[in-house]
Amino acid sequence: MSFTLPELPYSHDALAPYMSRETLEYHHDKHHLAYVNNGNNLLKGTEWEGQSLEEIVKGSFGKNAGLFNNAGQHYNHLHFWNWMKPNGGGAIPGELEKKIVADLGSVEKMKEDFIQAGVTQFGSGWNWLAVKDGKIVVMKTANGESPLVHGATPILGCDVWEHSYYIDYRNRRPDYLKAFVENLVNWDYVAELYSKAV
Ligand code: MN3
Repeated sequence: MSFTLPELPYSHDALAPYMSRETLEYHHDKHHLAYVNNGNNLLKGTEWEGQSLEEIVKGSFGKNAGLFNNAGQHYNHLHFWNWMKPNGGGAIPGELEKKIVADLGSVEKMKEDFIQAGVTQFGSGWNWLAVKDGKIVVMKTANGESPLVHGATPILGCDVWEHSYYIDYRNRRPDYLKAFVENLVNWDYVAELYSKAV
């Protein structure tokens, strides 16, 4: 397979004021496109040509840094656009909410820990909710890594590379993370990934 840039599932204006048109024009139209184009070039002639994206990400980790970085970021961003929606945040579907309470204490604690993971990710990376050994856990990873290459299945991730928030929030990463959790998360998509992960 080769990588292709998906359309955003909403207009570039749809997430304002929490994520602006300008941010999405740079982040989706330029940054994600670069991962797609570089990934396609670096995939050519490798042993992973013809495999699924998840297989490419897992297979190239630790073996082919250039391909991994771009394929990993393509995988992360494919989901990232769907992890957000206009008027997001709000109620978490019942079964997922129960599991969050059971594994992480409460919805409030989950949000706190998720935000804290993003705040404390040093440099570029992502913070996550993932399913590991049947439990929902909070994780953080550097650069293009994800829970996929650490034995877990991601169900929610927030991009804390500066290109994701610097136009709208400058250096205020905690404010960006809070807005992501309270106003942008598409919990229906998180629940869909959760149901496939267990
Ligand atoms: Mn990004």
